[in-house]
Amino acid sequence: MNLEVREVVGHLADGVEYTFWTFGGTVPGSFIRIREGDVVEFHLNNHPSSKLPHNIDLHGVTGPGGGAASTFTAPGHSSQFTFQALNPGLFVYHCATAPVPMHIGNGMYGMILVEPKDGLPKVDKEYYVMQGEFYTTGKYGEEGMQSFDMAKAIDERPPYIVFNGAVGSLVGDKALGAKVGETVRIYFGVGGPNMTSSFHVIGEIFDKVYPEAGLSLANHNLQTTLVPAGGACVVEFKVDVPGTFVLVDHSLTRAFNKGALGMLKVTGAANRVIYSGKEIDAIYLGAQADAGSDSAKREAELKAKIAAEIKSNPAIAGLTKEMQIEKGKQVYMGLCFACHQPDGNGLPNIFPPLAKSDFLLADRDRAVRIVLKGLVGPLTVNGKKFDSAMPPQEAALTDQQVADVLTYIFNTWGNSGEAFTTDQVKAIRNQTH
Ligand code: HEC
Ligand SMILES: [Cu+2]
Repeated sequence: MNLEVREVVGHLADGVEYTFWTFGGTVPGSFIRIREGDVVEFHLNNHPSSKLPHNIDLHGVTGPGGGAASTFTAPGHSSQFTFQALNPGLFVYHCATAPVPMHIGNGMYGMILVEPKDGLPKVDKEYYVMQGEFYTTGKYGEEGMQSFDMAKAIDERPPYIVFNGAVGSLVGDKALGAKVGETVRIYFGVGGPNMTSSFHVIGEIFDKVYPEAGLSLANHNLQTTLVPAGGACVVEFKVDVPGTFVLVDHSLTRAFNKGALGMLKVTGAANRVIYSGKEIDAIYLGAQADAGSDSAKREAELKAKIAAEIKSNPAIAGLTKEMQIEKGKQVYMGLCFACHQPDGNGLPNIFPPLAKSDFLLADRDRAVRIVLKGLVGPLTVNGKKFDSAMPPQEAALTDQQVADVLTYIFNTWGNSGEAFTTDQVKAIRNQTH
């Protein structure tokens, strides 16, 4: 077995860069698959471009440090040791170089599957998913290059909790897939370094779970399975109906506010006996995420266009606004749509409309204040009375995100208005009342 350690710059989220430390160039690291009883000659190669030494602790190895002591490897060096796989199971591996939580927190984890002597039962689709947290200096969504924040790690307050190393790594055209009637097996692990996972697939029931990934004992018909940090599980289920099934950590702010959300898209014929009616999940999540990822694509196109424009023509104001609208749409589809609805029409008597709202369009500063500080008490929008509460968003959103989402709602559903600036938002954020 040859495994190469590489320190690589990649995307943690849209517009957010991070220097990942990896086993094999990806987070999680390369999936290693062997059989019980195999004797493995293991080579850990640390790429010459690395800045630090690294090693590997494989939980499937019987021996001091799971191999860590034998594999401490400086940049541009290679270490070798040999082990025999005594126990079947799905095991996490990770770097164990000090400070260990930092090496894991930068992405140094993966899994090794030791199949039982006779192998695992056959399934149609197998997938590899790992959850891990990222302790960035910036808030969730703050753009630019981010680095590891040790204080946040010690306090266990990660801005990001994600599947497979990035927000959106398993959505849109990167979603997992299966056809109606197929059996799906997910090898699910938690790299951590700290958080456990309440792993759940919305709209599915796990026919079989190998709890904590011991492959000799299966549990049946489970909804959510708890996976420890540095641990794993294997889940299996048959997909019976088409649709989008959403993978989450059921500690749900992690899924909706920190990134621990993926998708399994199942195609094929509907079975109206098993499931009939409108697909609520697809509407409240799937369609929004698709809209979000479409809009991310459009944003990339616009960025390229702007770069081209800057070269030939300084008049780029129009494009900048268009880009703010696309970014704002992503904020809206992540945060506001649940109440104000994707079409901006709100819900009668509960959530006021933003589409053609006379109240919204009358006062731009007031709109900024409402998004930042929330709104409580009676108001009238387009002749209809509302008396409810909107939660303040100032802790969740940067000035740029507030400016973008307002630019979006002021230029969608028949509304029109100028772009909002971060200066405008900053001034109102700093007001005490
Ligand atoms: C949890 C539900 C909820 C969320 C999420 C939410 N709002 Fe609201 N919003 C409300 C409610 C309820 C009101 C009316 C409050 C009242 O009755 O005093 C409101 C009022 C408003 C208003 C003024 C009324 C109007 O129709 O013009 C604006 C503007 C607004 N929200 C924008 C946003 C934006 C932008 C977001 C996302 C960043 C957002 N809201 C997220 C529930 C929500
Ligand atoms: Cu390391």
